[in-house]
Amino acid sequence: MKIGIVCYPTFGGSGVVATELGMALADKGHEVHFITYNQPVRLDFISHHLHFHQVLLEEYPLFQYQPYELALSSKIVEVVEKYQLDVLHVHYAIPHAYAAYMAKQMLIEKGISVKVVTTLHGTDITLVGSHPTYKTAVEFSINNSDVVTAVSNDLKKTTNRLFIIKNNIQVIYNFIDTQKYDKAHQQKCNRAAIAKPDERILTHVSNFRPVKRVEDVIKVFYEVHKEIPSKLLLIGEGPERSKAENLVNKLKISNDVLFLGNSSEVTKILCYSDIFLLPSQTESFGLAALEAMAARTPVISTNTGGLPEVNIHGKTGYLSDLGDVTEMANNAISILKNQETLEMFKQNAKEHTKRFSLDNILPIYEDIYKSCYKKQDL
Ligand code: GMT
Repeated sequence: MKIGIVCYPTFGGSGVVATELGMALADKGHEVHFITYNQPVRLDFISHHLHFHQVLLEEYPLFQYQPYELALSSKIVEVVEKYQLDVLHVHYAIPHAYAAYMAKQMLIEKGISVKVVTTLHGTDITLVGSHPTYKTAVEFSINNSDVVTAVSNDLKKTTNRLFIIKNNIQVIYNFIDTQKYDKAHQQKCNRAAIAKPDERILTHVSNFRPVKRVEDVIKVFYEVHKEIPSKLLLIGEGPERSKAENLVNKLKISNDVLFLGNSSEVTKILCYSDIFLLPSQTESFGLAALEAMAARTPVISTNTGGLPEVNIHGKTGYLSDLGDVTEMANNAISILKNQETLEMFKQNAKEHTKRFSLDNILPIYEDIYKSCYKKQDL
């Protein structure tokens, strides 16, 4: 099949899922066309079935804000027409589902029919999408998509609570290429470059937005560090970074906290992590937690949103109420202080990710595309 994928090309979870999905589809022989403003960060062009079409914006003095949706929908029309795409899969409702709807209408005028699959990822619903500024257009775009999917049961429930949705939202969990993590685990993990042999390594990966509560990450680490020799690795960039640095300095733990910035080597970094911290205000799914678990890292997280569907309390890690840094620290200590317990949690975390393997999830998306294709033929 010929599939168009519209996504954010950044390190954020929705872009990562879209890119990994596109690459996996190309590996299976589908022709995949990414349509976005930059080349997706995780995209590597090892397959000749992969194409990237950049959405370019024109500067004009009148525009305070450049009309990205207009440029995107024009580009979608161009690509669908030129490459005769069968289906468009848009990740993150804002503004992708809206742009896809507009493109679809323009294509109808040209006698071309294309189906639109929209995948809701979380903040497009919970934090941004339901805001009165966007709500009407987001609800309209969801209701006018041919298929709507959400990455967790919790996100489906939240979408139905916040919007009046006519379609049945299909839940398709995010996935992980387990083989990629197995390979990374087999390669030599250069742990000595980061920590001394008796030190534990705690890790956090995010876009450092307020929703991630990076200060809670540091507070949890501070408590753990008092009891157990340890290092904290912070991967990512974002608006809360300087606040986080200030707190690290204030708590006088800067020698043991490493800010590593954005990285495309997360798999390698996770290979020497002992605990992953994700104390988010909300997470529709928590792909970062799943990636950590695939790398045999137990997760200490909040119990918000879809996190309980990914992290199993007492098995793959622990879940706590939002802001309960003391409990999170105690849970981390209880895992870290005993090597056997740590090994058991590591094993459980790895085992649990099998149900989210790419091999299980990819056919579900393919079936959705096929069903769109059939609808089109009628
Ligand atoms: O977490 C973010 O701020 C990034 C955001 C995105 O859309 O890129 O992540 C959302 O989608 C991910 C992939 O489906 C989920 O794993 C994240 O939980 C979700 N983030 C939130 O709900 C806050």
